[in-house]
Amino acid sequence: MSRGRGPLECGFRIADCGFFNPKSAIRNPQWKGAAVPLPLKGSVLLLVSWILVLLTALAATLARSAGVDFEAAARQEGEVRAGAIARSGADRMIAFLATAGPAPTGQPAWRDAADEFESVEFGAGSYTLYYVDPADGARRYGAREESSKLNLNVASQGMIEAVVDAVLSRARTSYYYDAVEYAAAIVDYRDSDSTPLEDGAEIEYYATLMPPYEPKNAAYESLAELLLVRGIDERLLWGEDTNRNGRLDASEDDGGARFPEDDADGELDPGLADFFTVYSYDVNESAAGATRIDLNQTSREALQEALGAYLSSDKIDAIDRQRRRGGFQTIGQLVDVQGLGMEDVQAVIDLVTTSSEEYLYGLVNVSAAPREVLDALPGFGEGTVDRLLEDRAARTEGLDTIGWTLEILNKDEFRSLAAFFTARSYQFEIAAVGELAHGATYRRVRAVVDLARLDSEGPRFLHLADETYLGPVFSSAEREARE
Ligand SMILES: [Ca+2]
Ligand SMILES: [Ca+2]
Ligand SMILES: [Ca+2]
Ligand SMILES: [Ca+2]
Repeated sequence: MSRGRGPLECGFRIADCGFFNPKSAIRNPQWKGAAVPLPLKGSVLLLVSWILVLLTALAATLARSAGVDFEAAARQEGEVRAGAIARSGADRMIAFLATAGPAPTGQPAWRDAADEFESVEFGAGSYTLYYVDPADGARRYGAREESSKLNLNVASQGMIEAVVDAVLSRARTSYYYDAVEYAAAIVDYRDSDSTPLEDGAEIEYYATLMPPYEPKNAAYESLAELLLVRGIDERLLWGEDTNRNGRLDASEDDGGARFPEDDADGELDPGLADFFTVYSYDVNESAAGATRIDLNQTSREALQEALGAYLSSDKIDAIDRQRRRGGFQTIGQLVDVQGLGMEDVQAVIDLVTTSSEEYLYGLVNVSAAPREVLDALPGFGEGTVDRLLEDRAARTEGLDTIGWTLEILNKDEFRSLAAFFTARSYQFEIAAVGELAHGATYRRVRAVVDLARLDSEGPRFLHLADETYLGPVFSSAEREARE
């Protein structure tokens, strides 16, 4: 068999088929004439190389995909941890609130305590509990009382209108409807009838929408339902804090340059959600947890037993006479009982009631409510709310009953307003963020928890939502400042 020099002379040896590389043969003389000559070895190597290349490519692809899977799994695990930290922060606040009780005598620690609730180290990260204080638009670290807001299901049309007006006047944005029209539509949406109030909206309006829908004609169960009411959009509902992180972010203060549209005035303009609630209710018992005495459904003996430690027999007689003469429309009428001084009314105001109900819905916590909510209540004289807020801020005790307001309000004001007042908070809004180190991985939750039935049912969640989709709570500048 001749050494092939071309394809046509190709024998069974691949070396004969023109793949022969004489240079290799010369460099490896010992392989000359071997059964499997060098050129074949070269070809096998080439093949192996290709296989190696392919395998390497395959391995790299697999590794990359495994890496992505690993990263995704790690990220998911991180988010689960961050979520657990956020929920733990909320639980920590619930325990704090349950211990503090519904009516602290001084300024409650749950409302603003950065050292307790900001960036609290927990497990693999930290949690922060926050809300925006409508008084100054600043972020506070703690939880907010639902009773500091106006209950949408209980408030009158006039009270709702006052709050909407306060929000609209600060927004400096033109809305199609005014406060009168919004308030009428809000009430029409909840009232059971289908007859529109003046400037209101019932089925005739909602039927013209695309797609059409019916007004609820029943109580609101969440604030988000307000978005279904004529003309109310997210801006009006949530205010300028679009990402609900409790502060005015750069994008929320640059006009239309970035979402959202804002008025670029350097102030965090609140929304309806800052002042309205659907969750507030009070337990009709004294701060000490005793059943209150119903001024209209009682006897001289029972009055003596309940109030004898605080009032003289003459004064209890006077209350009893008023009871038999026509009774009490509200506890505020105690100021009209002959012989009862301010300090007497202060001493017993928390021990009495004119309602046989176990729970009282929608009372406003006069020890906690912001100006906009107090202004919405009927009966304050000129300047009284200012004095009330000023006095309240300076108080270190006595805030656990509504009695302290007697030092600011005159008799007429107290008589009109006492029926709207409480000094308690049983339901709280808790916004929590759990973060792993550096804050790149985080989860946010918002809850409304009800502690009114703590003894029998424990804490109850009236609302619980994941708000992670709204983005981080802390800006990168804030994160750097904390490190
Ligand atoms: Ca209606
Ligand atoms: Ca914000
Ligand atoms: Ca903007
Ligand atoms: Ca603004």
